[in-house]
Amino acid sequence: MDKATRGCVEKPDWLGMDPESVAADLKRHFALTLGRDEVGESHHYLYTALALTVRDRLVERWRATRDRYRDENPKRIAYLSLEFLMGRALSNAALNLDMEPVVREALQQYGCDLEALVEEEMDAGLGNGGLGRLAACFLDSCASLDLPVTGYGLRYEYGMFHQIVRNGYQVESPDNWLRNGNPWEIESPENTCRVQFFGDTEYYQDDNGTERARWVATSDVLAVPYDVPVPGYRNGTVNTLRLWKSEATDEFNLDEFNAGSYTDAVAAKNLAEQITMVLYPNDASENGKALRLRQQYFLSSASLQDVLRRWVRHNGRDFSQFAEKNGFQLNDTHPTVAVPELMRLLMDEYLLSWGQAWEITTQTMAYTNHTLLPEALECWPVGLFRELLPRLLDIIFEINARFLAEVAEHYPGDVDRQRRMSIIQEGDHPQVRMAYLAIVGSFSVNGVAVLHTELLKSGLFRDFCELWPEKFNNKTNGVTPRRWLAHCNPGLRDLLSETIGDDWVADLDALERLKPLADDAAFRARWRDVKRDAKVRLAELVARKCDVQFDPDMMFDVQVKRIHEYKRQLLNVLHVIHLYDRIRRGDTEGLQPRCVLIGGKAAPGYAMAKTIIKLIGNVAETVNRDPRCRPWLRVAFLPDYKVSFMERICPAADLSEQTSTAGKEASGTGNMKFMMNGALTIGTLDGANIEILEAVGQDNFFLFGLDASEVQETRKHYDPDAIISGDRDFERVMQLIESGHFNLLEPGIFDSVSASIRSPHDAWMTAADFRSYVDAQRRVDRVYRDTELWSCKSILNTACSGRFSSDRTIRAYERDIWNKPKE
Ligand code: 26W
Repeated sequence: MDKATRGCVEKPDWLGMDPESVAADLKRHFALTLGRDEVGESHHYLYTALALTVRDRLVERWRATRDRYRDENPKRIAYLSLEFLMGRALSNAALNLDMEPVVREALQQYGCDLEALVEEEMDAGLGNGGLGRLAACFLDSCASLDLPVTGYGLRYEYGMFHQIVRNGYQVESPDNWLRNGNPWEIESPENTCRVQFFGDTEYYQDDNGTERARWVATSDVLAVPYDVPVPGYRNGTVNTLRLWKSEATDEFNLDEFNAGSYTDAVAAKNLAEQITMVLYPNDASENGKALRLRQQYFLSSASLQDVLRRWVRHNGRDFSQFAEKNGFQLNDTHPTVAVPELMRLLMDEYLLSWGQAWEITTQTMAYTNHTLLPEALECWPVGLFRELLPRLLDIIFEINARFLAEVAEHYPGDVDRQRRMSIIQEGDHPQVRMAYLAIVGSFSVNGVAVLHTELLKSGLFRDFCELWPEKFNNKTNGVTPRRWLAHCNPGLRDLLSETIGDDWVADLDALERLKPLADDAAFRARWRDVKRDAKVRLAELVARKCDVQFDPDMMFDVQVKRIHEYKRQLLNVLHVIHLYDRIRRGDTEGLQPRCVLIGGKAAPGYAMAKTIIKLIGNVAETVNRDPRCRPWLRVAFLPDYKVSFMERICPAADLSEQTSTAGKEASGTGNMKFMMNGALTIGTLDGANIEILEAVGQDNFFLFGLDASEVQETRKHYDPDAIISGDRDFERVMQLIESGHFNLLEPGIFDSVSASIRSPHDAWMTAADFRSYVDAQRRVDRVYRDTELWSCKSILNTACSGRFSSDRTIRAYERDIWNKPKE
């Protein structure tokens, strides 16, 4: 059966997709599965009943997909990631199964609309930001393209913390997302694995007299899988996201118990269950905690065991075809311990030789890098490895010894190169460089945007690229058009489908057909109506969460992402202060009324990022209570930014802020979501911004700032004080900050901010781009003034966004990495 028909044909004995069948199942789940009589004030039970009704239909297709993959026996890919930022599942499943109209009809008798029920669902926030959300978009694309890709991750009891803003300061509160149950997971205890920790390596001779190693006297933890269905878009495919939960083994307590030490026994149980308790909320700096390494190994080992177990079930201990039928994609270095773990399993458990195991490992592992920031590069102390994973350290040392011999052979006598490239960084505190381990153990290494990959090749991984140029490749990120257009922007979805047909949902390049419509005045008017409706909906959210009134007739200028100095939310704040200063001086010539929205979480230990949040809040407060500003400028900081908020935000944005210091943002993916939904970008030549600019053209993008090489060059003679004193506008802005104008009775709170802007060592070079940014914002105002011109550019942004579909990205992974032709 071909792909197009499979999605439409229902098996005769499958659950009905008609309103009556759905309504009957909804009623049954409500009354019998959940035991409820009436719909109370809370919609929780009705939501759960609906989720179960939809899930039943997913499960049928899930089993059929499993059977089909078993029969077709294709090459399978395991996507290993410490993060999957899935967001909500119900609305996505309803869209992908084409159940939305039917569900609406079935709900009528309950006097409750689908939108209200959807809001009952907690976001699955098992990720920090870009990297985790990318993994979620990739799973959607893999299922939609019918590719046998399984996501492997951790079932954190607590996901990304909730951000509460108290007196302008971020306060973290735990995300107990499983509190009310999770209808989207199915526990699979029969697939439990055992993961070893601590202990020692023991060497022995097997029956054939071969030297072998085994890992003994370990403390073991159980890995119990919970499976989450991942539906493809209307193709009948349902893939799997398998999340591991850590549990104590049962025998742990026997010794201690008999020794009468009940409490020690229970403490051991706690230690095991800690592993998947909480997601680490750092998105760019490594914190070196032992528990984090335990999480990484726990995920890697359980997932590899799972894949190997299935292999052995079907093929016995013959691994000759294993590499042709399996691949592992490492989402950054976080699961890189999978490299030595696969070696260990193949050698110690399945008795392969080093050579056979290494061949398999290096033909199956592929590594994606997501950041150039040096503080984010993972290094684990050798001592920690030795204690926690002694057998793995042996293997890492052996990999390194053989690798360095190869380097020595290529570059005889170049000892400095050997030192530079060593997986083990020598010194007083020797460390394992995880990125180098990932490169050596993989056949493919990719960056996530063209510039990022070029910078990897010429900078961070230069020596490796020189040795193995063929390993390196680029895969520019993308986002799924299902969630980020069809689902989140129903107004635009309907307008698009009515005018260019609906095949764009599975083939985003079809948006090109919009181009001629940019010149159609009637279409532009409809385009504006759609945008305005979305702005009204966002204004409601902002009013509710921030108590700030956004006027949908003003420009919506939006920056939502993690708060980090390199992303330069500060530049945005400086511009807001500059506008405030102009308004107070009566200099409103050419100014366009704006609502500025900023949102994002700071890592709990990142003091400067937290101060920036406070500054945004205080500037917002000062601006919003000044009556002179009201017609021109309103500012809000949106607390607890998350996936479901972005679904409300990106359809409503007029202007997308992408202000990172050139060379620092690997790709960015929010930039793509905004573009798809018709926002214009004001951005630097960084990450995927460069490709967005190229796709949409200079006239439809507000470019500013130094490029990556100018940033490097300027560093040598960077003098922010001189820049500030040479720019009247900048001077006035700094004067307002430094005079305490925004302190609101807390003296000195922003001293660190002004000091960092003024520092010649400011790594992010905020001052260097101030003038260029403010000028670009003036160009924004000039274009926005011309409503028709703006609409035209907005339409062209959507029309040119086709290449930022994650379907395009996944096709490229499939072609160049997972199905890489053998030379
Ligand atoms: C070890 C702590 C840690 C945790 C997360 C270090 C680094 C990370 C990630 C690399 C942070 C991240 O999310 N990176 C983002 O990945 C996106 C998807 O490729 C890119 O679009 C963003 O530019 C990049 O910052």
